Amino acid sequence: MKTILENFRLEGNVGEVLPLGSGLINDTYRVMTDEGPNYVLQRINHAIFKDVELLQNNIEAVTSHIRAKLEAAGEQDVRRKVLKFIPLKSEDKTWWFDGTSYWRVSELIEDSMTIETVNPEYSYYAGRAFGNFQSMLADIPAQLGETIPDFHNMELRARQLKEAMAADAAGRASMEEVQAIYAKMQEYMDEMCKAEQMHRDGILPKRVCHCDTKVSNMLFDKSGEVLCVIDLDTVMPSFIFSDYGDFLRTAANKVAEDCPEIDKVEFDIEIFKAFTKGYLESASSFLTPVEKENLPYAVALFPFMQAVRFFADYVNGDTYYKIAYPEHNLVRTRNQMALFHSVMAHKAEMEAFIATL
Ligand code: GN1
Ligand code: MG
Repeated sequence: MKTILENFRLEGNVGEVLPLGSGLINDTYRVMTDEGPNYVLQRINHAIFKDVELLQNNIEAVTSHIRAKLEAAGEQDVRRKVLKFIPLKSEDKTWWFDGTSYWRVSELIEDSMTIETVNPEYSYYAGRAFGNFQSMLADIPAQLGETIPDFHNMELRARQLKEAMAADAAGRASMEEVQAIYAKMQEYMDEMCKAEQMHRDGILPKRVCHCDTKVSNMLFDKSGEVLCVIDLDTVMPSFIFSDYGDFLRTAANKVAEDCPEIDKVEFDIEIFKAFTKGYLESASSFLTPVEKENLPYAVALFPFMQAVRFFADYVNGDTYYKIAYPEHNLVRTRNQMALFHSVMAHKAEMEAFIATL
């Protein structure tokens, strides 16, 4: 890794390089230096992100747009409020191809932490931060590409699952439980695909979104305030439901997304209320009535979509998500379906709360 790091314009001499974070896609390392700032080195999962140039162009457009906004607003701590990617020594681009893998380096944001669970206060800050993130990007001049085309398109995810079941690459499709889960999912499929229909009808726009707003993709400072949003690979045009719904999928589940004790999975309405309040405070300047009305749908959509994705990966023989044991994706599927049902049971309560804001 030190040889790889030599290609980047780093300050100071590289010392220790240690694994960092809990991502399911890329490999991430913390790079310590003697005099310069510390860094984060990442191997980009090229099997998933096929166009690394487009990906890094998106990220640079987004981070420089946000940096300019923060500077214009007189922000003092810009270095900790937006990621900064390091160019190569040989040219200005921010990624290195070593013949096999793609690598990139950003500055490590000091005195920050990621968390896996939030209390209502953190949830409120997070809501404000994601609303802010979206509103800062509302006027980005660059046309961003889709780093994974149709990433949060539920119709596509439904099709992929259907194809996985038909191909049955891992010999799992005929298992009794797999059949039962598949049948259950079909009951909700049309309802969950309604965003795509609203988009075709011209009543639901796409905006620049983060598209992977799980709790662990945010940096908090010691007092619980959000510093910035990380893991920007999936920043692309999508429905605002993506960021709103995916945060609650992780933050408002009383247990982790892969907790095998399904009876402990429960949608936490207090986390929902705090997040929604924060989000609407910073996002209401640009949200349309259709977007706002459908926030409860978004809360249900994301556990459902995630269940479909984990489940398709299980049926395919675990080719996408990192797993720690053979049933991991099935356990994740059960967990996300349980969360989905818990969310659905709170639909009226969510609607009533949003109406008060
Ligand atoms: C992946 O990269 P990571 O681990 O933050 C995935 C998300 C899923 C999430 C589930 C590019 O996110 O879409 O919601 O796992 N990212 C990609 O934990 O597929
Ligand atoms: Mg991540």
